[in-house]
Amino acid sequence: MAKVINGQSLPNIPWQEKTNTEDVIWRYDQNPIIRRNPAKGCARVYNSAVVPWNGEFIGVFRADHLNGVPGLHVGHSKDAINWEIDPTPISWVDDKGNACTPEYSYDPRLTKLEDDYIVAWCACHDGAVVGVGKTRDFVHFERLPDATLPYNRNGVPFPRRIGGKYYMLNRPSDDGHTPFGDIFLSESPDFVYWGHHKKVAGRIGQNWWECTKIGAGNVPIETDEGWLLFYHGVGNTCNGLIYSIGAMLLDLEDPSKVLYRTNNFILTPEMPYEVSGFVPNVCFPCSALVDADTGRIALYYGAADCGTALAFTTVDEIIDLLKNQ
Ligand code: BMA
Repeated sequence: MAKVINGQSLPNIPWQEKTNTEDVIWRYDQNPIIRRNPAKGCARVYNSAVVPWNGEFIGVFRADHLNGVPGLHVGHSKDAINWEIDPTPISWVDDKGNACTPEYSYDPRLTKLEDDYIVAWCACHDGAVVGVGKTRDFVHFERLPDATLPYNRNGVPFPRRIGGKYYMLNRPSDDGHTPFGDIFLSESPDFVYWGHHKKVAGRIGQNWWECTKIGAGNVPIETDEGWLLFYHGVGNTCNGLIYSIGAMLLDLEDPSKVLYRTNNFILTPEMPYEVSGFVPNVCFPCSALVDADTGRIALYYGAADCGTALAFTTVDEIIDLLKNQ
C-alpha cells in the first residue's frame, strides 16, 4: 500500500464503499452535495476547496452572485457533505489593512502551508491572474501580491517547501475561454517572488479528452510514491468544451517531473447534474480530502458550473492504475 506522507488521520472523511463498478473512482450517490441557490445572493456554488477544521470542515467556495459575477465565500460543515455557505463574500485586505477585494474571484484552492491556510484563486488584475492570500481563522483574510501576471489561472500551491523553496502549479491562459493550456511549475523563496518556471505537463493531441487544455486540480497529495494530482482535461466538440478528470504522479523532490499520468480520463461528464446545467459537460476538480490512515480520498469537483459534487477513490486505486494501465 502506498503511504500518505505528512497527512492527517481523517476518520470522519465522507465515504461510501465502491459498488457495481470497476472504475477507480466512484460518485457519491447523493450528488450534487451543493445545489443551485444554496445561500442568499449565491446562484451557483461550484469549483471550490475544503479542508479539515477543528474536528469538522471548512472551505472557500466559488459563488456566482445574482449579477453573474463570481466571489469567494467561506462555508462550514460538520460532515463535509452538508455545507452552510456564508452569504457575505470574503473581504480581502493587504498587509496595511487596506481593502483589496478584486472585482471577481473564482476557482479557489486551499493549501495548509506552515501556520497559514493559503487561498490561491483566479483573481482580477487587469485580467485573470493567480491571486494568493492567507488566513488563520477564516475570518480575516490577507491578500498577498498576485503570484502571476495576467493571464494565468489554476494556481495550486504545494503544501510544504521542497528543498527550502515554495512551489506552485499554474496554467498560463488568455483573457477569454482559453483554447489552449498546459501545466507549469513556479518556484519561490518567500511566496512573493515567483520564478524558475518549468513546464510540467501538456495537452495530449491523440487523447481527445485532453487535447485542448489541462489544469491542476487539488493540492497535491504527498505519498511515498510521489505527489498525487488530479487535473482537468478538456476536449473540444461541435457542442463546446468537455471537462473530464485525469490523474498524475509527480516526483517528490522535483515536482516538475511527471512519473505517471493516466492515459484515459478517470471521470467524465455522464450524470444528469454533470451533462446539463449552467455550462454543460463540466467536471472540474479543485480539492481533495485524504485520510492518511486508510488512503481514502474524497474528491470535490464542480458539476456543470452550477453544483458541487463528490467522488471517492483511494491512493492505491489511483496509483495502481497509473502504474498498470
Ligand atoms: C474554465 C473556468 C472554470 C469553469 C470552466 C467551464 O475556464 O472558468 O471556472 O468551470 O471554464 O466553464
